[in-house]
Amino acid sequence: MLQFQVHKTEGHARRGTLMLNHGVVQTPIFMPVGTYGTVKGVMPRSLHEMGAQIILGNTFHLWMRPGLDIMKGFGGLHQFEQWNKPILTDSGGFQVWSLGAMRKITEEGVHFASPVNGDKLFMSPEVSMQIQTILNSDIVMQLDECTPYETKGHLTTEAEARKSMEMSRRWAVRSKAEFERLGNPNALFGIVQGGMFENLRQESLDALVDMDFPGYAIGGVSVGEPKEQMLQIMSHTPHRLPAHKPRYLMGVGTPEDLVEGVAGGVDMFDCVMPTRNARNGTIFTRHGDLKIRNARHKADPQPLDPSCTCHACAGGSGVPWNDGGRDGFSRAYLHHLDRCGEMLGPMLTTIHNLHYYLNLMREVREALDAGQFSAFRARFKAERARHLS
Ligand code: PRF
Ligand code: ZN
Repeated sequence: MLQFQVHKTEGHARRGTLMLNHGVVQTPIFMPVGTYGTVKGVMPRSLHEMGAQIILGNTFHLWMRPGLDIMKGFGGLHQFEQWNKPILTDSGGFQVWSLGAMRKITEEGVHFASPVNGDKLFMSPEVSMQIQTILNSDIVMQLDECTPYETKGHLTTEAEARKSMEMSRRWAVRSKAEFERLGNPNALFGIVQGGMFENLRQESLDALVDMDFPGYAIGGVSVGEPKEQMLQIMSHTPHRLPAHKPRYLMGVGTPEDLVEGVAGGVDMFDCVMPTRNARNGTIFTRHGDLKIRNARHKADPQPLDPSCTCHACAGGSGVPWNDGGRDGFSRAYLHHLDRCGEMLGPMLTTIHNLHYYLNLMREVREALDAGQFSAFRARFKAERARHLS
């Protein structure tokens, strides 16, 4: 079950509310990625406190480990990972596809060797729906094939992209039929493919819209294409999807990409960037990005971003165990934790980066509520380009 209301629009950008079986999501929204049933290094309590409304899980990874018997025993992913708010699961197509030489894609589905123990496995639209039904995620994704930017060393041709898109379209039909046969009580999204070709994207979109999914995703973006190509897709595809249904841009992107996606009419985003970059020591701030590993932070007493209210930047002020102490953790301390390989380092930088992404989307929603999104967008770009330190 899913209901979606659009409250306000500005150009193609929309401010909406998405009602799912495990709760309500205010859009536009960023969804933290929890591939193995955990947003790496962050407790559900912290996710909730930083304003996460919905998180991702991964069909493929959870199928490999812990496997379906364990998941059935817990009645699904919510109970297992102790997050009783909405969850979206990706179908596994993109992840199986990423195995490269380890897999063979046919019309029927994907044959591959388990990266865990080498067992021969088979993923099909039907299998993906069966797994996602056991996971009981609020939003289920169809099995698709993510069309690559390059095929065998050359840019993917229109004929290759068409073949791939048409298979994803047939897999959409099979995904929907199996989802309905299983009586899954959640919401299934179709995924628009078509590579870098506007006409193919339009054909894919038209076919999926005819199938009447409760929501739609845009896949096959952020696959190595130049930034202009992604912006091009953002300018023509999202707003052509049904206005009264949620739109999800898969696996994107930088803070700038999110704001441009919203401007193009996207409601939902996910990306490993804030969490993965945090673990590599790349920090997002409203004044551009910084690398905590850089020696210039060695003795810096400032927090990551003095204007940030996250637990890393402001968590140390006015608390009983640090009464009268400084406000938040310094760059010097985070630099030190990184140098020593201490696990608190990536935990704090992950909290900061996720807080930054979630807060950015909160600001986007507030700007849309106030009819000020276009001014916000211009100010945001200017601020990010103005590096302070
Ligand atoms: N399909 C699926 N998941 C995805 C993608 C896709 O095309 C992408 C592309 N950026 C990320 N995750 N199913
Ligand atoms: Zn912070």
